[in-house]
Amino acid sequence: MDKEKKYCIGCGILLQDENMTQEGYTTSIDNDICSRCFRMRNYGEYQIITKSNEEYIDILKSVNKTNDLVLYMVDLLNIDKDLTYIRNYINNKVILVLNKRDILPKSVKDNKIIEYFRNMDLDFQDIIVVSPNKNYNIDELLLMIKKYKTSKNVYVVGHTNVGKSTLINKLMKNYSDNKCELTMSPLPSTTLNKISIKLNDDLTLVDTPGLVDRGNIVNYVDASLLKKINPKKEIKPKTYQLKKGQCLIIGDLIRIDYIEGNKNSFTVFMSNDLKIERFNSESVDKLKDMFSQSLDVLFHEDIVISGLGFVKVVEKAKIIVYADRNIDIFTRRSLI
Ligand SMILES: Nc1nc2c(ncn2[C@@H]2O[C@H](COP(=O)(O)OP(=O)(O)OP(=O)(O)O)[C@@H](O)[C@H]2O)c(=O)[nH]1
Ligand SMILES: [Mg+2]
Repeated sequence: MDKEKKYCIGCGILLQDENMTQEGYTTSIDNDICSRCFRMRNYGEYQIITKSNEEYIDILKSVNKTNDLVLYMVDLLNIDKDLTYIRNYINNKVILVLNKRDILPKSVKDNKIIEYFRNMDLDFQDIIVVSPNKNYNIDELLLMIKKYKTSKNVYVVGHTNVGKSTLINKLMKNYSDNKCELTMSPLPSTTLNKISIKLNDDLTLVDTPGLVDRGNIVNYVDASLLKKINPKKEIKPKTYQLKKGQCLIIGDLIRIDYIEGNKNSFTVFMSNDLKIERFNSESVDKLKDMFSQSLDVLFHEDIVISGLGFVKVVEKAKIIVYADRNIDIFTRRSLI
């Protein structure tokens, strides 16, 4: 007789007790979570699994077959390069949920952030700024969900690491007696499968694995550096007045050389734990052996370093950025 199928309540993977080296292994099938989740939760030991993005797209396609409401989550420090991407796959009603509000400076108003996204003319039902870690705007989000939901089911989708599982855990903690312990971690691909969580008789939240962004720096650094990169507290932006011929070196990871332009202001929005140094470009060779790319920054644009944060530049500038060649680096209209 076939064994009954049982899935990990932390990450959604099919549990098995036969092969230690395979996904979903647990010492006994009587357990509710897999060994990987157990180790992440109890020892902070992370085992990285690289998910294929085809699975993410298949999940979006399956969501599209429903008429259900979707929460599309975005990390404010790492806003997806293309927010219209999910519209290639789903026609559902979508609320844009901007997460990790707590790490952007308090002086920036929510309205200004929301305005920025409204100006993009995206096809979303509504936009909200939240922080489950700080329990910020979670009541407001639940009201919004109630307003727009079309059935009992509400899907939570978005890139890996944006905080989907954290949000569902928070909603459950605040509004339900049902137990819910989705695994959360600072590493990519924590959730491995769809997981339905019943908040009450009228609302079931569906957690999903996130899209892996190959251009994100988290894929190329070790765990100790990851701790430094991931801001835990409100970011204190650091402003540098630069003249052409000067450069900034950030966390010994990124070098930005100011090549052409007038006296200019560069404000770094990244983890407070990263060391930032300013030099005359000619006097230092540090990081110059890294992959380089030249960028034309327009008036009031950000230089985005995927996974690390961004640098707001005020005036027009020609710059060269040195970094690992896999990291996605681009410009956009200033967020702040
Ligand atoms: N600063 C801050 N960090 C948050 C917040 N919400 C989630 N995080 C952090 O973001 C990281 C990723 O959280 P998860 O909930 O595992 O993200 P996910 O979207 O479920 O990721 P996948 O399952 O890999 O797709 C964790 O380190 C969380 O602590 C928040 O409100 N503020
Ligand atoms: Mg998750």
